[in-house]
Amino acid sequence: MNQPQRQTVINVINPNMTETMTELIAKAAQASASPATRIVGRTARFGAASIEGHYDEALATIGMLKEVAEGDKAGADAHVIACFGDPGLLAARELSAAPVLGIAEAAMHAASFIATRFSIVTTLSRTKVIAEHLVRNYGMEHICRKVRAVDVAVLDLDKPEANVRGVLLGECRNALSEDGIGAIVLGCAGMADLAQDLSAELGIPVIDGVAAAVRFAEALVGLGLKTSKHGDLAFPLPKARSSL
Ligand code: 5HY
Repeated sequence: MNQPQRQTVINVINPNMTETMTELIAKAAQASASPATRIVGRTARFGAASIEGHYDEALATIGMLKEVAEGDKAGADAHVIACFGDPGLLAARELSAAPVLGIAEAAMHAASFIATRFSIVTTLSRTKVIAEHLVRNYGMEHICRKVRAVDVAVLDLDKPEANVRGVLLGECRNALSEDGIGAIVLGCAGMADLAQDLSAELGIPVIDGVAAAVRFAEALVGLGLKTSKHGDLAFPLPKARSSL
């Protein structure tokens, strides 16, 4: 007789401190997850209301790591860092034995499986360099053609007057006509609810990193894979530290 499938618990962390954005992210994560997966959405309690630069990322990393620790205590099977800068990804992999995925890394790998070239469309022009650094660090320079921005602030994404769907469609169309790409990666967790609609409108795959990261996390858990504790991702060395 088939054993009842054990529920997989995925800790989806919004590293910024805006609860409404966590709700949007958690809804998108649950929509992507398989029925046997439970999504636990967590909001950073230290950091910044939104992450739009190097300073915000540095602050947010502390708040994010605290939510990784809380998720581990609650028995999470995997963690997703739901911010396109993947802030503190390797630190989180040191801290936890569970698989930890960043939405940028997950989205770029998903794009690499279905297209030979993709472009990224993110929020502010000043944060494009963060995505460009990730493209290089993840070895994606040969297939990521361009990082584009719509210059809408993260916390304006849900404001009707920002016309986010319209400006995103326009920039995605520019990418389609100029970049020679087969897919688009959305460069902000706050765009998670737009991917399917944009993909239907544009006729190409538009990838949301939240959905990709959740499915990849399920796959790793299903494979019985955990973050290696041999080498640089071993648990942090014991020493005096400020408490998370
Ligand atoms: C994010 N900032 O996904 C990033 C991405 C961005 O608060 N959540 C944020 O738009 O720079």
